Amino acid sequence: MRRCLAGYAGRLAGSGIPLFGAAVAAFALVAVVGGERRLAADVDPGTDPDGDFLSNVQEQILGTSANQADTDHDGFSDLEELARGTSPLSANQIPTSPSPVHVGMTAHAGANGKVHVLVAVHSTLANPGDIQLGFGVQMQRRLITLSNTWVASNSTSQVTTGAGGQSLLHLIDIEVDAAPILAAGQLTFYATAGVAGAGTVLSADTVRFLNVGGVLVLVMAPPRPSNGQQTGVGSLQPGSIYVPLPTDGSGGIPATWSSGEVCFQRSSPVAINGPIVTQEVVSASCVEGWDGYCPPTCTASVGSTYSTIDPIGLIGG
Ligand SMILES: [Ca+2]
Ligand SMILES: [Ca+2]
Repeated sequence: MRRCLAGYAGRLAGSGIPLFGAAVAAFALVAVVGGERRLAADVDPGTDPDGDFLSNVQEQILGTSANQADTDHDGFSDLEELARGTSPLSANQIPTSPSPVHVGMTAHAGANGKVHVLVAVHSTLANPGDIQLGFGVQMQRRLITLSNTWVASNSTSQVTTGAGGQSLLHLIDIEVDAAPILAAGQLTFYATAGVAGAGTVLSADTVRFLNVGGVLVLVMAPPRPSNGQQTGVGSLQPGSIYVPLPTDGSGGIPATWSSGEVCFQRSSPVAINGPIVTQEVVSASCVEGWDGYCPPTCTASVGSTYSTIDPIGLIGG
């Protein structure tokens, strides 16, 4: 099942940035199942009992079942729904787009100070080599392209078939160091997908990390039903969910953190420069009952600005 990225068409001319070189110290991985805090010895991030290519740690972040490849029983696996942009937690949402390629992203913490950025690709193209993928990061207001060569040398790739067996699902697992992301303060990874030779991006997605009070967090937005994390969100939507990721001991996950403890932040765009959107935080708070861990900069972030990528901008819309 595993294969490298060498077959992907459309090598980009971007730089292999040196950001993600050195390893950092080992750390105690913390994962959470149903609110119960477990240590690394209990949960192997590589374990995938339902065979959907999403590790148990990743499924916890997504809120999907670690033991059912199709959590919401709608005929589309959790991975396919990630790739095609529908909720793997709602049978009322099923993929319908006729686009020949779709890309979706997520992330989870790994071992030894690593973060895994996952890029899920769904394609109906008969030849996988016809898929054109692009990768990059955004820091501050800079977009830095990651070459396919760099991605291939820092990732593993798995391929399976999508619903109906007529389409392909790719999962590209890019491993990067958490330390430079923490040092950068915020960083967004993006991926784009299109048809080789067409020169048009048909699908794009981003995954965003923040350093919140020394804790690396994955920003998940917009909220969607999960394993209790978003229940009762109500008027707070749209917002961002901060999912703390365990990193190294220099700023690791708080001992009191448990699943569902989140900070919601609402922002408004104040400037747009191509796909880069500058946002101003207009409100931020921990939700009552979920505030056992509130990032110290959560409420203090009101009025601050940050820049991130609008996936629609990457497509050219
Ligand atoms: Ca799984
Ligand atoms: Ca499903």
